[in-house]
Amino acid sequence: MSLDPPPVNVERVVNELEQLAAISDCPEPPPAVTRVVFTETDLRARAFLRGLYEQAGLTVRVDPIGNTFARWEGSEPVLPAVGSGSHTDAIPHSGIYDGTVGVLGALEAIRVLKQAGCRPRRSIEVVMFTSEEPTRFGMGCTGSRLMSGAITPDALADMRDSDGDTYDTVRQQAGFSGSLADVALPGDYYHAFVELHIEQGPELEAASLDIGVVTAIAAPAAFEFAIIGEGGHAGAVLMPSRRDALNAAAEMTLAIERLAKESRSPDLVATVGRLDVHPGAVNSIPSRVAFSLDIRDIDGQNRDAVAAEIQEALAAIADRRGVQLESRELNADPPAQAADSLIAAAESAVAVLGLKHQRMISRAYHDSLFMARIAPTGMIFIPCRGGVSHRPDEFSTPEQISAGVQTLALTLAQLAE
Ligand code: HGY
Ligand code: MN
Ligand code: MN
Ligand code: MN
Repeated sequence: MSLDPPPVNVERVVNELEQLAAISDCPEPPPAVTRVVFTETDLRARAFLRGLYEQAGLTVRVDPIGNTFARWEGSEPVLPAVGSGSHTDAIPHSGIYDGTVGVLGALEAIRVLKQAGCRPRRSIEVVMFTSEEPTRFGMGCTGSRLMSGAITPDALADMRDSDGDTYDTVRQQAGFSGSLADVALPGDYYHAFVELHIEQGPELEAASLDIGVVTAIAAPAAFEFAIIGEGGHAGAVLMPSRRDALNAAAEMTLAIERLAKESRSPDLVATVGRLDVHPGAVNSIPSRVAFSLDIRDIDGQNRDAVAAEIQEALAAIADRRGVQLESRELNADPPAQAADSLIAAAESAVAVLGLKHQRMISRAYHDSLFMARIAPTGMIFIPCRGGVSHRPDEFSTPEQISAGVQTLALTLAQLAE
């Protein structure tokens, strides 16, 4: 398929990214964004996107958990389709590019292919995954996990949001009904899947490269810990008899940091991102503390080995301090490898466009981590300023976005021809 570099209307893409960014619950104005799954804001964002899909002449399907598929029918619609997309939910106080570049970039790729007169045999679908971020229920990628069969619906049964509402209650209140068993896609639904995303790391910018072609996606695991100590009056309880849950937690988070730093693998990362103190009163000794652990490595075995060391270290700290420790694994996923065919398609697109690229791993996880279980999958990265992400100052230039969309468009054209 010889296709000249398609003329991306990057002003249109940037304008749509900015309109989407304005649909936010963040107390700060854009570029700070908060958009949590199944909130009113999430639903407004979905309606905005649906309008864009329909303007582009795509047919839209929404599954029982809210995964959305906007389809450009190919000349042979019975063939397995090519999918491309990402997520539009945004963690609190984050930026405007994480995930959204992959959804709006896929839409723009289809628009430019249409404009260029491309007529793919295979249908191409823009996919917007529900709940890529773990914000509301603690587990990320629930939409793509269910779609790929990585989890079955019962895995959602004991998930609660901060109000104590179940996943099912919240999704139905948001207007998504039907059986969650119908979310799983058959193995031959997609011929290939490719996701455009900001790198969320510093490598491409530091090397002055335009594109990253992802070869593997790191393996994420998430745990919840609860420490039960003994509360009491901040003035009346003397130090030797205290069983202070917060001080135990403080020692534990430092042990986690130490064990991650001591790991044999430089790719091992561990983060305690959320910590809740009860009762949280100035003059009351913390009786209960809950905290999260996000731990990842490209090497799944090393991740699990360090996670086991952490569990042992925390148990020893709990014993010595006379507090109780409860630990719950939320998920521990294997890494994913990109398909050679996707790497080849993206690299040939880069060559046609005369762009500079490198092969690289993704340290962030993505819905592609799960799509790789049901289709040959790949990812295309664009640089982001300073490698910053999950912060309001996350930024990619229009030129970088345009190069990413052009690369995606040519990759899709090859996969769908
Ligand atoms: O945490 C991640 O890697 C993704 O941004 N949700
Ligand atoms: Mn993210
Ligand atoms: Mn993302
Ligand atoms: Mn709720």
